[in-house]
Amino acid sequence: MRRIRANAIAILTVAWILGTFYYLWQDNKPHSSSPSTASQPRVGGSRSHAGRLDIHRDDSHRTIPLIMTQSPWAEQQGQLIGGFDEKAYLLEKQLKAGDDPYRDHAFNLAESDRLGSERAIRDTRHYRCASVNYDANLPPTSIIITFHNEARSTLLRTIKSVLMRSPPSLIQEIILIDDFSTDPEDCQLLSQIPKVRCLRNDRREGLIRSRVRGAGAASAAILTFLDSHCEVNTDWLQPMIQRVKEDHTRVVSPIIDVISLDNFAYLAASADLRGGFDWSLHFKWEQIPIEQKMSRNDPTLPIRTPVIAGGIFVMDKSWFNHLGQYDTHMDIWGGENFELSFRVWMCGGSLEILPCSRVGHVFRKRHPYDFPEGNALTYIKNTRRAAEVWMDEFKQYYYLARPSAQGKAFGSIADRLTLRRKLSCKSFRWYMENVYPELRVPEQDAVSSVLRQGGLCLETHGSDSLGLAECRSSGAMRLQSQKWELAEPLLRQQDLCLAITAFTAGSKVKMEPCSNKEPRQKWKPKGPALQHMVSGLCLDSQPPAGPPAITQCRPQLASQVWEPQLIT
Ligand code: LR7
Ligand code: MN
Repeated sequence: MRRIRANAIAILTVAWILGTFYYLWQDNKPHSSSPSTASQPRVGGSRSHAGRLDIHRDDSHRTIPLIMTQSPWAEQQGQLIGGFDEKAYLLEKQLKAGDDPYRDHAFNLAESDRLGSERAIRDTRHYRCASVNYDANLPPTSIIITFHNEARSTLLRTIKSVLMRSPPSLIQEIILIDDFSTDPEDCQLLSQIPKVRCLRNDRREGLIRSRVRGAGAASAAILTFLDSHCEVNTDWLQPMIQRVKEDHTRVVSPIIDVISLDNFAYLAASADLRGGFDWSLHFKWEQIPIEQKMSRNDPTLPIRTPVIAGGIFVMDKSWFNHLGQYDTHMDIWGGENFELSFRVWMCGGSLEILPCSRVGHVFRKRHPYDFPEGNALTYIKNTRRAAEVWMDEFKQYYYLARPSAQGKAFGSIADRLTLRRKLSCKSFRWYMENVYPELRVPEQDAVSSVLRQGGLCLETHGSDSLGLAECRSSGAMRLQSQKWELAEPLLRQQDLCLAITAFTAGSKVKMEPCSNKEPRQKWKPKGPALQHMVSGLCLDSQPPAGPPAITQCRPQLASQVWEPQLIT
């Protein structure tokens, strides 16, 4: 009996050892050729315009333990950097004793410097990714990295990780765009590394125009964008190029792992997340919808995503150009990821996250650089442009969620609207219904709001007369007669709705029982004004004393400005 047990233990032990060897061998073996993609746990962060970030991490998934990434190309390292004197490059910018290591970059520079330019990181993919095959003849890509005053050690590690962990034949070039950093040598010296090119802006442009410049200089047919503080992981590139090669309208991104801003530990992100946002156009990682999750029996398959985080993605160059690159009137940082995401979906493409591709990124809690126009104003300008061009009538929810955006300058959007027309893009309603039905529309539970004009609010007197009166501010004190439900196209108070009395300019407005089909009750926002949809006329308070009426739309008139202010 005891013998049998001892034998069983011995057999199990041998099987376990063999299994482990097989597992490790699987991971180390170079892969070549064929298709789809992968899924795997992933990291996420969401940030506000101030750059705050909440990170969701998931280490519980099955990944390959112990093994650190060593690619088959890593041995050629010497050749990879050519005559570039790495030591001298890094030494020249050493942190001085007593300096705050977080000051210049909002991450621990001492720790980044200490790590050196090549380090092994854990292969964080799902173990099944290691056996996915990709085409042997994938096309090469131009890597585009824009930066403004990036730390030398993080920038160099980004570049070297690309050279070490990508099949050399897939890297056509690495284009650095130095967005007017203080020291031009940060970039210039790096161009001694084979394949690395350096373009310097002669003034600060921001990441959006810088990327457009990089894309313009790229010689490969596929573009790969990276932030300047990344580390790419094992076989990160093949899954993305494969998907884009199969269908050039796909825009794909990896799972973005977290590199700790304190100790630079490389942490696996959850593989069950996709990009989402709220109505203030605040990016967030969110769980993929439960039905999709249940039907995912292959963790290596792509995840459809309503938006991408923005910094790390692969896109066909002619598709990038065809779709209008980026909105180059956006400044410095922020909002371009929404604009690109809406545009890609609405104009015939798709966005996906490929779980078998993993790239680490140093997520920060603040911006380490200045915004010439201020952080908040820049974010508002950029997101306003995205909302005004792409969100149709749904932009009202953006303004509701971000009332401070009203009236802020955002420049002309004429050429972006022309682009949208020229490309015959679908409506934002289509996007909501087909791409992001999980984004709840406030009108479904009717947003309660006051309609403010200066210090006055639109209110009802009895059932059929309306006027302006001083706004009642606090919740309990709020007059029911000033509380409107914005349930587009209706403007309701309980069962009554705002209606015009006739379709001609100068006609008064009144309250009457609501009916979705009644054309006299249909309104929509027109900038800060409220437009009656059928007559095309706008609600006007007609100062000084006249009762509200509809007049020719002139949203610049103070008497036509109705600022919604959410009541919670
Ligand atoms: O004026 C500037 N010029 C630049 O060249 C400002 C920034 N930059 C560079 C900068 O050096 C960096 O390489 O642009 C890149 C992005 O700037 P970050 O790292 O400060 O941005 P982020 O990582 O905080 O922000 C995310 O959202 C941005 C919105 O505009 C961009 O799309 C970033 O690329 C994007 N980063 C990612 O998606 C990585 C994953 C993070 C998340 C979520
Ligand atoms: Mn970044």
